[in-house]
This record gives sequence, structure tokens and C-alpha cells, in this order.
Amino acid sequence: MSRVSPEYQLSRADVDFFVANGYLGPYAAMAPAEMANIRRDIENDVLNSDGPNPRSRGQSRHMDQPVVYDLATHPAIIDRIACLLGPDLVVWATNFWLKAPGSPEIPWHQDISFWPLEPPLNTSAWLAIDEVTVENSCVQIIPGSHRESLPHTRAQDDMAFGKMADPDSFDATGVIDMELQPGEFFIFSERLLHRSSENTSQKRRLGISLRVTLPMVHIFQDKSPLHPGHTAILAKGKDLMGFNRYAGRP
Ligand SMILES: O=C(O)CCC(=O)C(=O)O
Repeated sequence: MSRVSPEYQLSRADVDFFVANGYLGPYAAMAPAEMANIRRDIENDVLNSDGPNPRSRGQSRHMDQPVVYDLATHPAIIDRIACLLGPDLVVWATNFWLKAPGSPEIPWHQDISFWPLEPPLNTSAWLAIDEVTVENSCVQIIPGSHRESLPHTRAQDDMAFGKMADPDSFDATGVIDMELQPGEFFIFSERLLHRSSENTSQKRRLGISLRVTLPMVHIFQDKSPLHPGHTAILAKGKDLMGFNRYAGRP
């Protein structure tokens, strides 16, 4: 099935906005009450167990947890991304972003400088599991920053990543705080500059990123942040290329 459900169809103006700004949303994939049930399953089954990626519990849980697979293939997310990338879509990565109180800053970065994709094409969705506000360090973005690939340099030792966008290479004005209710998500391009500050609140902040690309993109699945044995999801349409590895709902 590669048709887009009418309720998730993006307009021409939405697509133009994404092209100009590198992001869209927020949108609701589900009501906060529904996400509360999902959150319980994630806390019980996912955060407390090891997954397929030996380096990180939060990575690739679509491979072993139906609840994560179902989020990664949610039509409210996938159909909207289909309006941007077309009818054949691959979810190649899922990862949780758990920022407990005191968790460090994630510096400004463009995701594509970290990823094993060729050609480097991706659209992500960041889905809120907890309520996400400025107080508990929501993601911040710089609209329009996706139009240029920026150099990345060594990050500060107290940051969560080893590298960051070179602070001399961009102007951090026009920053938007992506505050989200549980079940809401935003969509962003592989080059959109984004970050989150240290979580100085007493409130945990949990979300998940879903990474979507095309079957013609070669995913180097044995490489970091993926791992040997990694499988992606053919979330919509067909793969006529045949070089990426997929699996269905666990
Ligand atoms: O959740 C965060 O603070 C960072 C998220 C991020 O870098 C991403 O989804 O690419």
C-alpha cells in the first residue's frame, strides 16, 4: 500500500515550507492518553532490557519490540513523510533520547555528518513520549539551516556528543523551541541544525527519533550508529534495489 491517507496529506504550502525551512510540525500522531499507555510499555519492556545494538539500549529497538516497530511505522508519520520523499520509504534507524535530570547538552549539529548513508538523504521524525518543554530541554532548531552542509568540529568535553557544528560557521538566530505534548512529533531534514540544552529540571525528557530514507539509498548497516545484523523496515511501497536488509514486525 503506497497511498497516503487523506487525513495525513500535506498541502503544496506545507511542502514548500519544508523545502524553505527544513522542518514541519508539530503534528499529533496520537492523544496524550494513548501515548501514556505506550509509555508504560516502553518503560517496562524497552528501557529495562538490552536490545540488538550492543553499544546502546536505545538504538534499533524496532527490531525486537513491537511497540517501537508500531511507532516507527505509524501512518501519521510515514504518510506525511511520503508526501515529501515519495511512495517507497525505509525506516533505517530508531533511537530513544532519554534526558534524565542533569543530562548534558547535545550541541548544535547536522545529523548527516554522523551517518552511514549514501547518498546522504533522510527525513527524521522526533516523537515526544513525555511532555517536552523548554524546562526539560526540548529540541531546538534553526529554520533554513538545512540549505548548507556545515563543518563539524570537536565538541566540548561536557557535551553529550563528540563533535558539533563549528560555531563560527553559522548564525544561531531565529531558534525555535520544539515544545511537544506526548504523542506529538515534528519532521526535519538531515541537515537541519538542532540541539538540546542540559536538562536542569527535575523532569525526565523521553522522545524517539525515526529516520526515514529511500530504497535507493545504501545503508551501511554494519557501521555505527548501526551494528552487524541490523535490519531496517520497508515501511511503505517497494524496494526495487535489493541491497538493504529488512525485517518485519518482531
Ligand atoms: O533529543 C535530542 O535532544 C537530540 C535529538 C537529535 O539530535 C536527533 O533526533 O537527531
